[in-house]
Amino acid sequence: RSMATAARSSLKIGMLPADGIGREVLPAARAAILALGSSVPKPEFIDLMAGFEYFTRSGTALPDETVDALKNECDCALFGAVSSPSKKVIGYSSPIVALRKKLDLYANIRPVKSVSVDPAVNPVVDLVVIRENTECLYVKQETQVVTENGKEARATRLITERASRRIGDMAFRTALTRPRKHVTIIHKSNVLSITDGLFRETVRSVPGLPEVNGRYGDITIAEQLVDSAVYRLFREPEIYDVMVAPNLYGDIISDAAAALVGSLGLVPSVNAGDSFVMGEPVHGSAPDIAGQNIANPLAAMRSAALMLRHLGYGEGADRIENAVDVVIREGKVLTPDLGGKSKTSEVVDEVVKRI
Ligand code: GGG
Repeated sequence: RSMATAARSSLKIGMLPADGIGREVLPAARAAILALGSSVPKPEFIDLMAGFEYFTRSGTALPDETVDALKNECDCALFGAVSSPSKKVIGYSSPIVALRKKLDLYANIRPVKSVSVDPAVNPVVDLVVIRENTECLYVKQETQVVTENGKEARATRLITERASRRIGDMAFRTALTRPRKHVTIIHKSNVLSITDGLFRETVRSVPGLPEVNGRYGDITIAEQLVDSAVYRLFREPEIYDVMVAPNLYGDIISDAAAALVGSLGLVPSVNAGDSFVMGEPVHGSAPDIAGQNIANPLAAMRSAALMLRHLGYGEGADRIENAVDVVIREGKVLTPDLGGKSKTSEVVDEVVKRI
C-alpha cells in the first residue's frame, strides 16, 4: 500500500546515518533521491542524531530532538545502521528498536529478489518478508536473578491480537499487489502454542474480518513452522511470495533470504506505519569495513526507492530500482561483497548516471 501522495512543494527527509557504514551508505541514498530531479518534490534533508557512537558522546542513543523532528518536521526518514553492543551497557537502549515503537512503525517490509539469475546455479528468489516490528522478544523485558544453581535469565515475549491483526492485514495488502498473491504465515505454534498460536490464528482470521469485505478472496494462504521454513527457503525459495512473521523470526528469515541473492548489502527495507515511513537497509553497521569506502550502497539506495514508493512516488522509485538492477546485471562496478573491486563512491556514481 502506498500512502496517498500529498501535494507537497518539498519532501522533508529525516536522515539518521547512526553508526559505522550507515554513515557511508546514507549519502548514497541521498544522491539517488537528488538524481531524480522533478520526479519527486524538491527534497530537503534534515540531519538527525542517533546511534551508539552518539550515545558514547552524549549519554543518549536517541535524543528527544530527533524524535520530535521526525514527528513534527519530516515527511519520511532514512536510517543507516546501528552498532548496538552485545553486552549490556548501562543507560544504552537500541535507537532503532525505540524509533519503531515511538513512531508506531509496526511493519518492517523487506523485499528480497534476485536480479541476475542463472537458474542452473542460483535459485530464483522473489519474496517479501513482512516482519512485525513492535513486539515479540523485542519488547526487551529481560530480568536476571541468582539462584542456588547459578544465574537465571528470563525474557518476556509479547504477542498481541492487535499487532498480529495489523501485520496480517499488511501482509494480505502486500500480496494483493503481487502476481502470485500467496501468503505464508511463519510461526512455531507446535511449541509456543499460546504466543505463536495467537499470531497464527489472528493472521489467518484477517481475510474473514467484516471490514476486509472479501478483498483478500483471491489470496492463497499457507503456514510453516519457522525451522522448516528456513530449510525450505534454502532448498526451494521459489515457493515463497509473502512471508509474514513475528519480529524475531522475521529478522532472522530476511537475513537468511539475503544470502540467496548474493549479499546482505543488496536488501532494502521500510519501517512502515499508517502515517510515517522510514527506509533502512537490512544490513548492520559492519564495523570491520567501516571507513574504507567499500560498503555496498545498493541496499540503502533501494531503501530510498521503497520509501518513495510507499509515499506514492512510484515513478521515482522505479527509476532508482531500475538503475540499481542494471548496475548489478552488468556486474562491472560492484563492491567486494559481490565479488567486485569497486569503491562505494564508484558504485554510487554508476547508479546515479543511470537514474
Ligand atoms: N540497518 C539495520 C541495523 O542497523 N541492524 C543492526 C541492528 O538491528 N542492531 C540491533 C539493534 O540495535 O537493535
